[in-house]
Amino acid sequence: MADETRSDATIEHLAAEGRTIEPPEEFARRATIGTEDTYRVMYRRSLEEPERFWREAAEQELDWIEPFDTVMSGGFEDLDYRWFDGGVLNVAANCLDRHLGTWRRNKAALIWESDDGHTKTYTYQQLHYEVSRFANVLKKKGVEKGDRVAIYLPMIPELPIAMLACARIGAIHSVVFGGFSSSALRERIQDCSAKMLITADEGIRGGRKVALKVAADEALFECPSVESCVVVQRGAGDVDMEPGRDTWWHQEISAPEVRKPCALEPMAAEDPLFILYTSGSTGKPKGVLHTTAGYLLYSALTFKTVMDYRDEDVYWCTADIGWVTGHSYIVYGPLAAGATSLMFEGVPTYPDPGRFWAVVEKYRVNIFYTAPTAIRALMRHGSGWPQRYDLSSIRLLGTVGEPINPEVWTWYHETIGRGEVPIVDTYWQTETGGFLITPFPGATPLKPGSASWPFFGVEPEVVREDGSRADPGEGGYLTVRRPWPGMLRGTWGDPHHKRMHEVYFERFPGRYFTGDGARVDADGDYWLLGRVDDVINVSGHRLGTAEIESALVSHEAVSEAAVVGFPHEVKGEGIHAYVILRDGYHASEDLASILSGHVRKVIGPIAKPDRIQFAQDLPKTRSGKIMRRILRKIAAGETETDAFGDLSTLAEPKVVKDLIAGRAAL
Ligand code: 7RM
Repeated sequence: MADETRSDATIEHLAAEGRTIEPPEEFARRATIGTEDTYRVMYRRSLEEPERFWREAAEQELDWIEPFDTVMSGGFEDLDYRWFDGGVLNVAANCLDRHLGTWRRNKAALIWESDDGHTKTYTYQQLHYEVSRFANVLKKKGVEKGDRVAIYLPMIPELPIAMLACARIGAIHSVVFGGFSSSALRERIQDCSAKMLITADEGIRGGRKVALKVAADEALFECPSVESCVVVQRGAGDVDMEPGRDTWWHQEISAPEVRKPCALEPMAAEDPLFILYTSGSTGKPKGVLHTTAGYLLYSALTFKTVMDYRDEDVYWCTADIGWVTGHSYIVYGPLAAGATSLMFEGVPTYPDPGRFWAVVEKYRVNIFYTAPTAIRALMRHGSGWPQRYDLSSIRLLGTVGEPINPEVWTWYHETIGRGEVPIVDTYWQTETGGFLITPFPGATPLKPGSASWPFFGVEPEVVREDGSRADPGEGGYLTVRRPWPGMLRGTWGDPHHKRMHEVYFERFPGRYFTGDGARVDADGDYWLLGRVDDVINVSGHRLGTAEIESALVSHEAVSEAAVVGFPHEVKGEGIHAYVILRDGYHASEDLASILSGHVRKVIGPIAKPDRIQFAQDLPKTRSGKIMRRILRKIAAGETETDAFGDLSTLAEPKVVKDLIAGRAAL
């Protein structure tokens, strides 16, 4: 495979491969997918008779206004794959209204735990009321079916309420993570020409205020498409309000005329539901587009079967709704399944590193789903913190966002899972809508560090550079050979799928390429090996190195920049930036922190480089391509040029020695 830096992970994986942990008997007995055989039969059927499999699933899992005529059509040849054509439905109705005719009407749909430990609970009935009210506000503001609505909110209940309100009237939401800067927000609003912005005066995380409205104002200065801005008051409300544009959420929803029920917009199966921007290896973030029926079915079915949800469970996914994990597994999947979904405003270490476990104890959480980076951060504070709390309610654990190394998996299993609770290591992407490769907790013998098995209907194949299938045990590129209902339908602003084709389908014709490396072992279990493109994964957040480089180069002192990831104990990957200064600027610690601050301002705090290494030159091929492979090695601390692979194409061999010396001096 292209990148030799992953070999350490592979060695660790090989050691873990021999160890399997069987599903606990009691768990398997009650699970939907309770034996390996059940999985295999269902999986085989999902590939051999996909029409029948997905027809049954769609009829069973979703409420339709009009039934669909065709299950699936099109494919990877023309990229015009479609699911459930002819069908008419509404996502908000599936997440809310349909539960009102059942006992779940008074079940908690959403439990909110605030940063400082306050709580709010919404039953399905109450959530329905709030969504309906806000949907009326959207209409009153002139938002219509197909219009884009940008949402820039912290983790407060108004966030899922706004999303579902959009879904109710057929508007397309584009949630922008509250940790992004004003210019990142501006770029996203401009790309989809959003008609409206929903934001808050401020956010509060870990006791610290985040000035969202100030950032929004800065962004809106250059967003002529935005006609109105609704502002939730989370803090003291002490912000500028632009007359004619800005209004307060609480005032909008208290108008008498919005209290009447809001009619549902009947949506075609392939009508867009939302856009979510994600980083790729080149250029600006892409607006990944998901549509109505396929996405909802896939998020609901994966949630039910993999999270093994039972009606009495309290389920907690710690992600931020600004990322796809929050969309699919805090909001849409769980609510479609009638679950109780907990949402948390804060951070794992505030007021202390016991916070997660205090919340688990407080609500008797049964299913807990988080990211390896959070586990690693908490692991560092020792087992003492979890041991202070009663975690006996937990019956299932999950992880997502990046490969979890076997050692961290084992700590999670033993310390949080009492050495007996199954862990689902769910591999997926913004583009996939839901789990692609995952264990089924009642059926899969677990191997620490392996994401195990393909979900139903997913036909993965690990291939070599030339597209041929890799042998068992051989690392390669992870591709998928046919469409599944939850996958992206395109990217915003690319109606003829030109960019989509380039990004996902060109390298391996006829296949969707994930951008990840993987290996399948002799048992057929999948092991993810990390990105093989210029995307880095910082604390489970995807960042394109090109984006960070453009941010650096946009500073007057910088002439050229190259950014790579390096192994980081807590974040998974850290950001190492090589910077070449313009004439007249001199390397200094001050300048390094100014440049870091600049990246933070342009993209957001998550993109702030961990290290800035000033350099005279970068290793380039004779044709001028930066040899990132070498930069990654140097950032990782490698000093022996023998380990750098082929250096014969290097235009200026001396550069490497200088960079190694520069790295050592950091
Ligand atoms: C859900 C999400 C996607 C990228 C993906 C991988 C990495 C995610 C796992 C994982 C190994 C996992 N969406 N990734 N989950 N790698 N094991 N269980 O994270 O679009 O933001 O990122 O994240 O590299 O391509 S995402």
